[in-house]
Amino acid sequence: MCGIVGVLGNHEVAPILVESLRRLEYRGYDSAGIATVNDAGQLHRRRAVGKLANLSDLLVHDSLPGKSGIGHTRWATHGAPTTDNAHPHRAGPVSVVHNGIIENFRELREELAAKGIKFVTETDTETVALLTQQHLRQGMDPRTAVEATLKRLEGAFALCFLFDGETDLMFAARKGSPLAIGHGDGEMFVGSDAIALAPMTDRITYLEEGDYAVITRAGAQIFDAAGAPVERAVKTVQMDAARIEKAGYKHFMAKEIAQQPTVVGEVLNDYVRGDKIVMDLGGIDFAKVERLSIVACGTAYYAGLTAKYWFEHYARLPVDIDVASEFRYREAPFAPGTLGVFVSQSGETADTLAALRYTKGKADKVLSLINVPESSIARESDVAVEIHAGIEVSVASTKAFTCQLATFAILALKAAHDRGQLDDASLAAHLADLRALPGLLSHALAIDTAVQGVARKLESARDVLFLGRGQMFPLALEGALKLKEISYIHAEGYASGELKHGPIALIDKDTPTVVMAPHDGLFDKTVSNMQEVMARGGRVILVSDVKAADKAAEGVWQTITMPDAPELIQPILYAVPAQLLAYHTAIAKGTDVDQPRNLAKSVTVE
Ligand code: HGA
Repeated sequence: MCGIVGVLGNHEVAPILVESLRRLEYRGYDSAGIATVNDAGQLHRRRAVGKLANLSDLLVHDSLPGKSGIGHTRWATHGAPTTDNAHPHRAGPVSVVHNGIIENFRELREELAAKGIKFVTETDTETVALLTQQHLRQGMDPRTAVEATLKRLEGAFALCFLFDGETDLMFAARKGSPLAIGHGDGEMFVGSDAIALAPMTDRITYLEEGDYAVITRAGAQIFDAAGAPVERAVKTVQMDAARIEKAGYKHFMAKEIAQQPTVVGEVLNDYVRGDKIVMDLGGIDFAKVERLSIVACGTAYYAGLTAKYWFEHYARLPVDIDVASEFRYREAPFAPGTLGVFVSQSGETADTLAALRYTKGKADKVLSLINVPESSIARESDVAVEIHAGIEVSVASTKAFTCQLATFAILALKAAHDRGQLDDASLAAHLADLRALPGLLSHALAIDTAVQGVARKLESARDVLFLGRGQMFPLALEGALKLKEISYIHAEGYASGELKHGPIALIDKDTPTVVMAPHDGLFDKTVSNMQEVMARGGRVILVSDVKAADKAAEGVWQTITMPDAPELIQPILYAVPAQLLAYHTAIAKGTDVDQPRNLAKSVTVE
């Protein structure tokens, strides 16, 4: 999603803005731009379509002096990714960058058009600049003009304003989309997240919902939605700048896949002590919970779907699961005793946050699994459980998925124990299985070379099917999602048993089928489905363990052999082949692995 930076500095700001935008590249974008106010107080901007390198090249030939500036990486929602539509937008003395959607922009456009005002972009954002310009024309000072503009805006947004003639003034506003203010020594910063500001400062104030801030080099004055001055804490964030480097890997995705044994180990370190689970659930008692309602989007949804199998199997706790974009408008009723569970890596996913807000007050309690403790979802939940994945930069989620799964597995075992479904000895046995996970993940990563060979064969496919049964079904969905996200090959995941109910019509020699099937209680059933594919000339890539691979090898096109593992942790382990298959196929196809086309990280718009 769009990235915002703002700097009131003591040095030339253009290179700092571009460098900060580079740190937000991971969010995905299609154009970029910066605006500065130079020492003579003049506002100017430069914008370019495509990668940041295009903007940097432009700045080499057409530099932009000034020590105050704002910058933006745009992920288009309203209007094509063109230079005209790129931010910062400008109307006379006002320049603005925006993340989110101004939902009433049509109404505002009509109102402005009726006054004879002309538009030069197709974006919703331009209305913000034009409205503020109107307010200035009416004689308001910049602060009053921005306040008057904010009152008119509906929707979700983070905004940062800069003004011609003002070398020491910036405004930041937040409603729906996150925004952080950074404190330096005689310098001030604004960023979509603390990562953008990491080289400049680790002292961060997160704006709260509805807040806006008047910023000068001397500091920030923050006001709440009603315009009353408020104090917001300055936090020192642990933001080791080195952690968002590739550390010798070709892509962030490769680095993040390789980090999984370590980060999953951190989940276990935090939540498991010996034979006990130590997790502060703020008074949530699973013995009294009657139903879970899990809500998430994308990969996090598949983590939730896997957890459904665990909660129902181990804890005998019924689970409803929904994608957030559907749930938020469905007006679902809640049975008494329901615990709402929300999963989001960034903790800012717009649909998940809206679903959470719908649930509050209707479900008994709201629990979230998040990777960013300061995020909106974390703050608005009764209990936020951290998944400890560390910063995830690659747009295609990998380590956050396995950490969500590991955290869910621990939660499900806790629920099972609290509900009397697992005695101490069985809990201890399952925890021992979980403790084996970091080692097994390291072992699983050794399939890398074998997967490269398979990926070279997959590269030319137009469609790929993924099949899985039971707790491996969500993994089939995740495998298909990963492949489409980064290799752009059309892929669909199905429950193996659904094959005959439709997708089998797609089977031919050009449509490979990836079967995720460890040797579990359902293995023989899956082997039958595999035979059905092969009987129709379909080519099967079997991802299975040592025990099963020999048994099912006949007629299989390619086999990826995984280490044998206890049943509970198999879905976590099988995330690795799903990820590596997508990664190496994308490499073979030469796509942009870390920033796949059209996709964004931290999906802060609906
Ligand atoms: N609506 C604006 C900003 C889009 C955005 O926030 N994307 O993440 C536009 O289309 O330019």
